[in-house]
Amino acid sequence: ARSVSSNSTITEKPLPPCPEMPPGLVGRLLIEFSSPMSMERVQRENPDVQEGGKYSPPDCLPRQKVAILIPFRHREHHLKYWLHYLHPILRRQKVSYGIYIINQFGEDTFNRAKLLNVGFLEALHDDESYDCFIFSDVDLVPMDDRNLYRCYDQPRHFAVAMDKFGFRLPYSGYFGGVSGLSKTQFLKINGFPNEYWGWGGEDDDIFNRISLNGMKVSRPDARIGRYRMIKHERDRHNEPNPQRFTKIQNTKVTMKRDGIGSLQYHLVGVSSHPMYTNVTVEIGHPP
Ligand code: BGN
Repeated sequence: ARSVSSNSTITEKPLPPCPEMPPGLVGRLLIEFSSPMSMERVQRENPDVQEGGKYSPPDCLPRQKVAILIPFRHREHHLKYWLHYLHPILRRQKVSYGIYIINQFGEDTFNRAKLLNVGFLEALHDDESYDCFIFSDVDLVPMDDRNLYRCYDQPRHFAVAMDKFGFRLPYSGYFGGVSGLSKTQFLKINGFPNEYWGWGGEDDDIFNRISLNGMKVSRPDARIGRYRMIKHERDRHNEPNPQRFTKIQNTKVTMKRDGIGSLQYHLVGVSSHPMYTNVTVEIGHPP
């Protein structure tokens, strides 16, 4: 915000802090995935988003700086819808944010939680001032902009009422889909497990880490935490992990040695696109 003082010199006026509850929210949203979407349209409709998918409200100073991390492989079609819906929502929510796509290189078994650990470190490498991390699947779009994408006093679970689960929590310890931890909360649990290859269980392990470290999951009301999931075929190279049942029994032991402190990976490339930052990474394969 510029202001012209009496002697005509232009000075930067400090922005006021953003209000706790953003005034421009609209509530329930119509979300659909049938009309075709293009990245050109997303760009055209979001001219205020900066290179790399970065944005800060022009009229107030947010209390947090949020990195949004999306584990990814071969889901370009979903990404267009996600960006189309989320950029305007985050703008209305007055979030200062950057979008990071964490793209697993190669065709080895997918590892969602390890990709998210990589995203945490790479976002901080890009901008050390991030203090809040939101972990979102690429196929989940919130149906209400009152579901605020920020960090809370306790680790947050956002995707509490997904259409595919009949708009209810599938079980009380569910922590999948979209979640958020402050930098401090994330480091307290030694980040996420690196050893869950394939589908399932990694979110339950994260839930266990949170509980075992004396924290409690916070959630929005189910009337507000509603989500649409983009329908898709089961991915290749992400078969259900048969070890997941036994692994989630052992979090208390494994979380000490397996996490952000033991993460190893090879960065293939980081590139800035108009609507997001792409981080391509080699994370290895199951033992
Ligand atoms: C659970 C999965 C979660 C998944 C939810 C919802 C496991 C561990 C063994 C019980 N957990 O059953 O990872 O997010 O379903 O689909 O498979």
